[in-house]
Amino acid sequence: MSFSEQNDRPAAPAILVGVDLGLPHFDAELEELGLLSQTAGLEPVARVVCKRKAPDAALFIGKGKADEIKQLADATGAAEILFDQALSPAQQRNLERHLDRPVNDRTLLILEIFAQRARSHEGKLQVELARLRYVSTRLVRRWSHLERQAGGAGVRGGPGEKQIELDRRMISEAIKRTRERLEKVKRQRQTQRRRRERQGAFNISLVGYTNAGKSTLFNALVKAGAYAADQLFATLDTTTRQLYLGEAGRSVSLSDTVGFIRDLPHGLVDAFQATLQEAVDADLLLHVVDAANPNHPEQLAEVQRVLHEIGAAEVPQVLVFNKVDLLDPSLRPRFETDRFELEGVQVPRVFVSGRTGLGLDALRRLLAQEVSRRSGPVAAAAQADSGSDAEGNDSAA
Ligand SMILES: Nc1nc2c(ncn2[C@@H]2O[C@H](COP(=O)(O)OP(=O)(O)OP(=O)(O)O)[C@@H](O)[C@H]2O)c(=O)[nH]1
Ligand SMILES: [Mg+2]
Repeated sequence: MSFSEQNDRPAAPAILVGVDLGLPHFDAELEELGLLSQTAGLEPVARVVCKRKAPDAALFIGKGKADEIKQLADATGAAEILFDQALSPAQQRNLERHLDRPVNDRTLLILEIFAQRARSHEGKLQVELARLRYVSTRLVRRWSHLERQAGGAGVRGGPGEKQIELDRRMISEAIKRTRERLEKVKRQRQTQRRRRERQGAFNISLVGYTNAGKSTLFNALVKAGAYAADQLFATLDTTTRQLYLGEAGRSVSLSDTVGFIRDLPHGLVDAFQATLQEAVDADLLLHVVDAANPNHPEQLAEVQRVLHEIGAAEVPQVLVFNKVDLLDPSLRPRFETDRFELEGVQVPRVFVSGRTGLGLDALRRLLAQEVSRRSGPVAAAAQADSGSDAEGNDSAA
């Protein structure tokens, strides 16, 4: 799999491996890993699940299991093996030798998807920083991309371990350079935000698990053309548009942004600080939940966890249970809105379908109420003349 040319080639066959270590989040169907691998341009051809008390230090799985996977890989022509659990650098290396093909884990897969998806200058810098950090913890076997243009190539190949010291220095220099460039972008973003604040804008941010339907909802609310797709991490860059709320007699700024996922690589959370800051600084969060996904309670909890981690746990929320059109009619809610207890706080909840438009009027009414309740008359007056000035951050240079 390559970072940049994935669309030009047929999907490479891959085997998915999940190791049940008795942890609560174990996904026996490897469904999310399958979606991640498809998003990254791979085609899952087989799934292997096994149980262990603890990971094997050298191979993560037992040798017998590894032999079994090797046979399966040879039989199916799999080009790559993907683990749902995080591998240590040594385990990854040993497995690659044993299985005779690239072995990757969920973290790297997420990094690769982010690298493929990043479009804006800021997004690319953030991904590059996260990837450099990942590479710097991995004994630097794969670093040749550093010589090429930032944001371009994969982390495969490389001239060997003699160069480790040199590699280390190159990586830490590259990290430093990337961070400086990101700082500059951050300052520009702050200036934009301060301008919105001066205009008395009320800022609403869409947050939620990846694929929950944030961009679809964003488009339905503001009639914009944000990219929505049945892929994980379709959106990486923040887009902001004005949304007029008739009931409140004013407009607000609505931002669509990156989705969250279980075990989001830590380096990514760090690197995406500037993008995630949008949520921290919001006056209100629209927390979008895919109500049709059987795992939505875990996904909601994961989003809450990330919100705590980035310091956005105190921002008031409205819960939007989306995709109700997919629910069995007998399971559809009988009310448009109710209250939901979230970490001991009663928050308003609304049931919608971003696709069919069901419940969107109720959502607009609810937003108008929240905005009127949470913003003073001064802000509302200052807002009156800001009209429909649209602001996209897609091309921050
Ligand atoms: N049936 C149905 N599908 C929906 C609804 N809302 C979104 N979808 C679909 O769900 C998929 C994901 O939608 P997006 O809007 O891209 O989701 P997102 O939360 O922005 O995802 P990321 O940007 O990847 O984090 C797309 O295939 C949408 O068409 C809905 O209300 N009903
Ligand atoms: Mg999106």
